[in-house]
Amino acid sequence: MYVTLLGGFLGSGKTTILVELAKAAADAGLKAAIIVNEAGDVGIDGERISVEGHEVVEIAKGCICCSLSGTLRDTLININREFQPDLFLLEPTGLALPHQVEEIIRLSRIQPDKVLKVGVVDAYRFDLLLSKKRNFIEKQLSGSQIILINKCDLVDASIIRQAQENISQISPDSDIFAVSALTGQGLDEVIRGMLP
Ligand SMILES: Nc1nc2c(ncn2[C@@H]2O[C@H](COP(=O)(O)OP(=O)(O)OP(=O)(O)O)[C@@H](O)[C@H]2O)c(=O)[nH]1
Ligand SMILES: [Mg+2]
Repeated sequence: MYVTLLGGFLGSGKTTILVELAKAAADAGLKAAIIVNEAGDVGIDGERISVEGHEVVEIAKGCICCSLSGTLRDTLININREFQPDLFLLEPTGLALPHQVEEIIRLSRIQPDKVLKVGVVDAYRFDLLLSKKRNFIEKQLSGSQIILINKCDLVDASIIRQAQENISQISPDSDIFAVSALTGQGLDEVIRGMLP
């Protein structure tokens, strides 16, 4: 079983990407369990994804890494026992730090074969965000195996190149891809590589 952890700042497109991942998992005949926190303007269409054979759990308000960490741990344990998914798709709040969530996964002892940390960046806002919150963004992105520069439909190529340069400085070992979750540009190939 894999755990895919979608990290990234508020509004960067995590839920939109997660929904695409869930669809691809269903197409590949995989059982995915989706755990999101409820904040955010794109909701998870729980009905539809459950119909496709997935389990959707929304954790009510708050950061799953701090006040609700017990809940996340229990959720992981319970879903794993009752549902035995091939894949957990996890979206903590945009203010979460991936290593905190990883610690909760470790404490749950669900023992995944792989924890894939995916950082999501909003191409349109990245420069500004980096100038204002560099420390936080560095902590949030560094250590991600994959970083997606999302919303590439909104910016021109020079902005994307600049973001790529900045990100490879912040997290030199990450694979960086420019995508648009809205148009699907660049996303299919990346998603295929993320599934177990
Ligand atoms: N133009 C454009 N808009 C996008 C893209 N991906 C997501 N969005 C929009 O960006 C907004 C935020 O997307 P979400 O998927 O909710 O982002 P999130 O990271 O889950 O947000 P939070 O959960 O609030 O942190 C929504 O209005 C999406 O429709 C993209 O590739 N291009
Ligand atoms: Mg979201």
